[in-house]
Amino acid sequence: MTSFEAVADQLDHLAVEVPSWAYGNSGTRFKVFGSPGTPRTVEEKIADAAAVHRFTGLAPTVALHIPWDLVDDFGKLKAYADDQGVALGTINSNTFQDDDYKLGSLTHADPKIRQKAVDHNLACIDVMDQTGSRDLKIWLADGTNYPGQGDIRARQDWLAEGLRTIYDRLGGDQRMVLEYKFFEPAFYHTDVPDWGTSYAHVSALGPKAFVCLDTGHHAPGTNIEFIVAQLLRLGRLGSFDFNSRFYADDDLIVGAADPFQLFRILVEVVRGGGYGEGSQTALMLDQCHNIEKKIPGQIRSVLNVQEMLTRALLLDTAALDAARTDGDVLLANEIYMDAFYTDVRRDLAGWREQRGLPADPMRAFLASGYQDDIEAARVGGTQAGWN
Ligand code: PSV
Ligand code: MN
Ligand code: MN
Repeated sequence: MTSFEAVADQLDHLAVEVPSWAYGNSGTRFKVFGSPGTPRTVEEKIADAAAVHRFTGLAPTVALHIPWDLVDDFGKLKAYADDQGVALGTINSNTFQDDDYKLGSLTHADPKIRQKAVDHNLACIDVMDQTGSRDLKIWLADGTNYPGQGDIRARQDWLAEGLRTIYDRLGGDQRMVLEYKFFEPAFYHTDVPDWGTSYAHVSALGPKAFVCLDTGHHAPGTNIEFIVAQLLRLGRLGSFDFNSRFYADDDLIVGAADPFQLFRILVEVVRGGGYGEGSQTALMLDQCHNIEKKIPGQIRSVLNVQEMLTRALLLDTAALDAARTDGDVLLANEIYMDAFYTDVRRDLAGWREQRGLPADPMRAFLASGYQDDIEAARVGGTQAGWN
């Protein structure tokens, strides 16, 4: 098997974008539990994200959700983030909370509502101009609950028109990523339910449009690593929203429910050029910490990605190729599983120390007093919204 030393330098490329909303209070449709120390402002969310980066070295950018994270001066927010040691990342356009969007946004039958949704996305690109963000991420809650409710064909045409207007406004270095989700909040049909629909739209738009794959947005049993392989092959895997799930869009800590699935996904990411210099694929988290503390939850998440990425890099691809060529089914599987079962935690602790990071970021954070300080200082945190 490949040695840890042989892959150590490749680990320097790992950057996991964290979502601002992971630091706010969240919950289910039944209850949002408030937690002490929850950020009251966007700046406090960024400060918490910066703490995750300080202790792990893995999370240099923070994604924002507009209007959840609306501020008067995004230039000032960018400067604040710089001071904290992080950068502002993906801008998520939210067209799912206004009453106007009850029956859809970019796919609404009323052209005025469609225009409103387009305008919101254009405003998000204005924000990107100020924050220096590269990616506009579009996820639509659009869909219908009852057969006959909407013209599912016309809605695709309206969607294509709206996306075209938004795409044409992107600056030279900016990109659009279109996220799919098979159900929820709509239960009969969803307008961007799967990677194929997202791919059809982004490939019609042009080279700056990509698919965003949220790991929680598939039917149970879906082979997500196959989708990863296919989208990388097509050059359209723009980003991941990482999280894990047992049942639906659970938004639990990535790698918590099924570490093996995360490994399989990352093997295909590495195999398909989705990791490392020149890669077009952004690795992001899209999670909520409903019952656990939020900063430790984010630390656990980025460490899980680092551990599974390391195991994926350890895969002996030369031996695997040979076994495949020989048609040796069991040997190929054994080589694959050897990489998965390798415990890399001790090696990663040494790797961190060599780079001036704490060997155990979780324990170092808990001992730092940061959590106590924010719990004492902040009262009345804001709700992040639901996923
Ligand atoms: C929708 O379920 C989603 O995954 C999208 O990425 C949203 O931006 C995010 O959750 C927050 O609601
Ligand atoms: Mn998502
Ligand atoms: Mn989701």
